[in-house]
Amino acid sequence: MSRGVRCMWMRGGTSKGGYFLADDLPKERDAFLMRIMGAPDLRQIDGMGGADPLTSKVAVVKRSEREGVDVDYLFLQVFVDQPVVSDAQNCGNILAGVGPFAIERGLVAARDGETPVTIYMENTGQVAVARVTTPGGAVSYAGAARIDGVPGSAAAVPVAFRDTAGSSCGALLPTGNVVDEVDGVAVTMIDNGMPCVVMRAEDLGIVGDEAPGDLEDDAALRERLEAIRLACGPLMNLGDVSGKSVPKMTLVSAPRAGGAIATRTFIPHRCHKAIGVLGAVSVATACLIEGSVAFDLAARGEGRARSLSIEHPGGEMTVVATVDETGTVREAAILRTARKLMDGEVFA
Ligand code: NQM
Repeated sequence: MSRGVRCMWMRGGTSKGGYFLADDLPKERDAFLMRIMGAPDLRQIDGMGGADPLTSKVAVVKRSEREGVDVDYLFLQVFVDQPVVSDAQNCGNILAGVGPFAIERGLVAARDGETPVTIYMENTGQVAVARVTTPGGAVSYAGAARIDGVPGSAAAVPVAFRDTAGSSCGALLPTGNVVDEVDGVAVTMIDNGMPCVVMRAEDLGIVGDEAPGDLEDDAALRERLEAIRLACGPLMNLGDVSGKSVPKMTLVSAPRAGGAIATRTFIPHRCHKAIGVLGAVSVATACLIEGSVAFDLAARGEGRARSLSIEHPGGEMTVVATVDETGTVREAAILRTARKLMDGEVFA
């Protein structure tokens, strides 16, 4: 029998995956992760993955040696249907479990009440601060916070991001333009923590409130989006993106439920049941940039702290964006929850 490797399985926001201490992972890391997830296989029947990119995710965590930082977090996407383990993107949902995990593993000392955990995100070289509920100095997952896409309630994990512009593309607007035309479609290529191609839903011949499954069933739409994505990759300084999970493809339309904007996001081949955290931050930022494809559709609010409710297929995600005097987004905060599901050993 193979030897077990210590890991914790957690829900982080609307995603789910395995959380490992860096030192616990074997040298043949990628082969090991594919094996435990049961990838590549559309059903992931021989592993822990849930046959969806959102449940085939990994966090690798270690104590940080950086000044003012508690832990370093590397996100890995284990592709469901290809033998690929990619560090080419970050994940703000899985990030929500990193603080509780770090405290549970003794990397961060818990305070009585709430413990801030400062996390260096290795994928993009940026920092986030997550606040973990720790009554009596122990992590509590129970609470009254609700996030769309997850049933029930749990302890709140507010997460704040600073200076995420150009995380993977080198600049907020990697082409230097607010709008470009790619394959005959007006697009805003933007990266405020997640590289995203934002397009008007109507320009792709959809309404923008369709169910994710219906959009995935639309082969012509998927082909069109992939052609645009492959063309945008090099323009966004991401190179050849044929084997990468970025950029994300977000179709926007006017809000339906009193929010700022309605979204449907391909990540990049499956349609998200909600929206990614940093994806939502990037789309919210696009809403605030005059001339972007989202600007005229969006309800943007006023003042320095803008609360933008990003509508998605499972409800909404509120991004609180702090803008400076020039209207540039300097900080973004979102509310997530997380839950420990299993702590033990996983076998390859
Ligand atoms: O954008 C899905 C998710 C994500 C990523 C994806 C995420 C983010 O929902 O920060 O959270 O876009 O691949 O977990």
